[in-house]
Amino acid sequence: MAETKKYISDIHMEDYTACYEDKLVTVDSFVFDGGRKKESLNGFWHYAIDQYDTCVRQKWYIERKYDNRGFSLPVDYSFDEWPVMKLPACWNTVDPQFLLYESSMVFTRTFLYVPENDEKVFLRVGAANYIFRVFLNGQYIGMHRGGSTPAYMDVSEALAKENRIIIQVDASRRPEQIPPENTDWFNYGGVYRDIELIRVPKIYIKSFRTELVPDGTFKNIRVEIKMSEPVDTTATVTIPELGISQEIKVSGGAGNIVIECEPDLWTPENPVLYDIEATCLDDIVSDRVGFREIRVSGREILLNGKSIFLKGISCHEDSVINGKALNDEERKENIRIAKELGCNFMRVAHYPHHENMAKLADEMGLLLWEEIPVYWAVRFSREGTYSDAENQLKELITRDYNRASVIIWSVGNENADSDERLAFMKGLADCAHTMDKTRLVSAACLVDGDGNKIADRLAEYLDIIGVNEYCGWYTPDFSALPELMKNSNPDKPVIITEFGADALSGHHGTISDKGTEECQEYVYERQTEVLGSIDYIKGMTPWILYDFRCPRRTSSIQKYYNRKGLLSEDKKYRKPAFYVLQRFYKENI
Ligand code: GCB
Repeated sequence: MAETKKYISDIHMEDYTACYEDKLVTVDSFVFDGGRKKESLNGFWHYAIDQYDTCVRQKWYIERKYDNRGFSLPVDYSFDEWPVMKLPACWNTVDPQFLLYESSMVFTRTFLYVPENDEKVFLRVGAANYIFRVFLNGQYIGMHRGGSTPAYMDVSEALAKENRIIIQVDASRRPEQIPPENTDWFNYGGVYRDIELIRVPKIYIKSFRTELVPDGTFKNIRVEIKMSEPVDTTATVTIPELGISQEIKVSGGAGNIVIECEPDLWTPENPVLYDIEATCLDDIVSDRVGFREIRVSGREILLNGKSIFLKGISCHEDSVINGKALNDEERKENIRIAKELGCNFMRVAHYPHHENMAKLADEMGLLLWEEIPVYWAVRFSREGTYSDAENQLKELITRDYNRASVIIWSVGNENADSDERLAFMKGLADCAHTMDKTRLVSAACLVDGDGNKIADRLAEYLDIIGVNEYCGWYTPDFSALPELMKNSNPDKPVIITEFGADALSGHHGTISDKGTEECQEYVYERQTEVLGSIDYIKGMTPWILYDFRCPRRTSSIQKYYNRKGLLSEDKKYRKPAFYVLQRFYKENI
């Protein structure tokens, strides 16, 4: 219905969100932010639960307090009297009364800005789940879709010396979203990653990528720069430790160069990183990067030309205390535990984790599988759903392009085969291949239940086939596993992206008693015994490092946690299956 002039018109508007769509920000507004000075807007924000989206219906950001004749109007908010919450945070873990809240919250604060000459300023929100809208000093700035990737918004024109910012976050699960409404993890809400201002010159470096050219020589580094404007100029790139200082010709705003050199190659055992810097016009950016080559040959996965078995474990971004808003100590702990387990690889499931995960993996030496939440029953034939998924994929690839640790982009998990699904997932696989020629593309596929074999039409478009199989758990008869292996004859490497079993820490019984440590231990023994002897299995990421919150899991053993962790949810207790996998990784493979 058209908006009327009446003050109460908002209560009659059906499609009250439509007017915000024209400022949807996507990967196109990304700014390369490595090495840039950032001003944090983290800290205490006033907040209100806004279950009926009144903020966006009534356009609170306008702060209309008087009518045209100067009479004061009633308002439904009082920004500075609202309680405060320290952001970034998942509201669910901040206060027990918000644990199961899944709708909108409004956050606001004020801040000062001291302008510098000739600059542009971007607001970067590391992640907010799922839709968020930003308002600054009475103006609507933009919105973002997708709960795990960053958004960059140009706030240059709206900034003043004293500023009021409002962020409205809507964590509602919806069937058309990525992920859709039904997942096997907790739907944390909030602005749960950093909120920052980034100052850049008027013409700035928008994209800065570097990679080892995957030509098998291990000697060629490619550097690419894209500017925010179609300028013709020269950029300089330096890697002091390699004695490199080279000019790059930039024409029409873009330039790249291949530099011959001999970098020490990055591996999980020897995670060598180099400082790299680029300058162009008035702008300067930097990063700390590793150089490695990953490729597939037949049924082999080759890291720097050598065959590798990916000794992995899956991991959610979940913490009892902080929800998805993990801190770096928690991330480091996860990597440390994985390494103790004997891992060289981690599947960071099922959505993009914080960018520091890949930065820490670069530093600490762990290969990563990164994924977008194209999970279970996605509405594959809906156009808007595809563009949302593709944008999340592009945002993830753009964000982590320079991370040596990331070797695989996964375009989804366990999506039932259909023509619509095939078209959707093929589109994503093609997109990943087009954007990135230096990594492998995969997806966690289902076993073909009819023939009990690895056969998914999507496999044709993947470099590695990921397979989730739960022999000994959802498929109770273990003999299904050797049969599955025998029935399959893939023409590319396979990673078993999931197997596992629930076990409540300290709960005991026989190997047939589901939910006991003994049952889980037995599943790990049988699984590793079979999988370790199959030549086309080139890696595995059992499900999962530690127990994680999950609303679907209501049994007396689960208590709203998925108990397939090798560790308890607080990571203090290691279940016996941990040691089975550790032995397998350290002694048998
Ligand atoms: C799966 C899903 C994963 C679940 C797991 C389970 O296949 O990919 O998200 O958590 O099974 O525990 O059932």
